[in-house]
Amino acid sequence: MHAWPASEVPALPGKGRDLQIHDTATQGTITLAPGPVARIYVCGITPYDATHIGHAATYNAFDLVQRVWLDTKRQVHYVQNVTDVDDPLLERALRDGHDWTELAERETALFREDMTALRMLPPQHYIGAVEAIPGIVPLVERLRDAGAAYELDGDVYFSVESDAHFGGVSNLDAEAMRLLSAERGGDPDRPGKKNPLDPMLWMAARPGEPSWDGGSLGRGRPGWHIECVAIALDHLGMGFDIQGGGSDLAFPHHEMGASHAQVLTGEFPMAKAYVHAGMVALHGEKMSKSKGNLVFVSALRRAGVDPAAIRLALLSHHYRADWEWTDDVLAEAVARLERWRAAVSRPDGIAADAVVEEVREALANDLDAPAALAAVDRWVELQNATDGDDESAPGLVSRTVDALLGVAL
Ligand code: 5CA
Ligand code: ZN
Repeated sequence: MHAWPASEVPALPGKGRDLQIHDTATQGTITLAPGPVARIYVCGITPYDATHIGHAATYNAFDLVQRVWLDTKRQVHYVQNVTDVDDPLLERALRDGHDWTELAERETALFREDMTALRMLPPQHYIGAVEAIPGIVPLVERLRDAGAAYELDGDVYFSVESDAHFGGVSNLDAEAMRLLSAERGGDPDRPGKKNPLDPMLWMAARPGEPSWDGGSLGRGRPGWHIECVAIALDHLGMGFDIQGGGSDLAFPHHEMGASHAQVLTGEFPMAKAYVHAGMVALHGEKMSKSKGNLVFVSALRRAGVDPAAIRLALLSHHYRADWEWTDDVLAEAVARLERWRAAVSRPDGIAADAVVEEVREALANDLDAPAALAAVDRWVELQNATDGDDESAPGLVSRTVDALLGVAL
């Protein structure tokens, strides 16, 4: 699948800083010291509805990760999937009388446009679940042949007990896992399972649903977690630096994916850091496609909101915080964008070398975007209130904001 066009990332003077980031698995902050090539896998959308602000906030966090790495002159190897076949997509297509492939294509195309408008850097490999099926089938066969998977009425389940490290990503107790499994695509109450938490690896073909040749597994379609494992292992291999997504992916998705990969390869862990963004709410509840309390990026753009203001609104919250989208959040971002643009449009001004360092330091410290905005705000205030004769300053600030925050002034 093709991704979207990359916006250029200006090089900044001086030296970038190594990223320290909170890891859900170890519940602490770790310094990632990837080699010359940093490797990141970010879970992509299930394309049955348009990109909302919650999605955009999560992708913003991982865009910042890349920008910090790029600033250290590392190359970034970035992989993202599209869950272009899964229950919610098929259910929505059926409900609305649409062809599921057309729905997936349309929403994926819109996602690309939204990501481009928000200046999110594209992955080098943007892979759909459907195109990954030929790579998924042999992994499921290997898990089954190794005794880590079993069949139930034609469906194939992964046995969580086959992984000694199971539970180590999300650190939840059994009851919490069971509740979340039922809420997030699992089927803990299905009779015949060895462990209620066991997730499906391969679902045997159902009447009226799409299915693919699964070799010795029979016709069917892949489970959700093995999709991301197959794509990540194929394009990044084990031990990549970050697997990312919103906090609702820690369990079961990232937990199960880690287990699949660890049993398959005998190596541990799949990702050095499991990084999770907080949930964005609207009217007091998590923004979600299933609840329908959504603010779409494309709807804001259609209403004439500058995508740079949307991006500033996302950046004004720490990525790990849960926060609420309101009209005020957007209005503040619009006002900030206006002040910043006025400040950099002058041909000279207040020296800005410290701003570059402050933004770098803020982001390297667990992606503290609000602190980065505050550093720029301080310069902008001075610049808008005082005369200065540093001719390089406005350009340096705009390049810093562009390179490290993805905002074009
Ligand atoms: N296709 C799977 C991942 S493999 C999936 O979860 N798709 S999704 O479309 O439901 O979500 C895409 C990303 O947006 C995930 O990382 C998810 O955690 C994140 N996300 C969804 N809702 C919100 C929200 N309200 N706030 C923040 N992030 C969210
Ligand atoms: Zn995923």
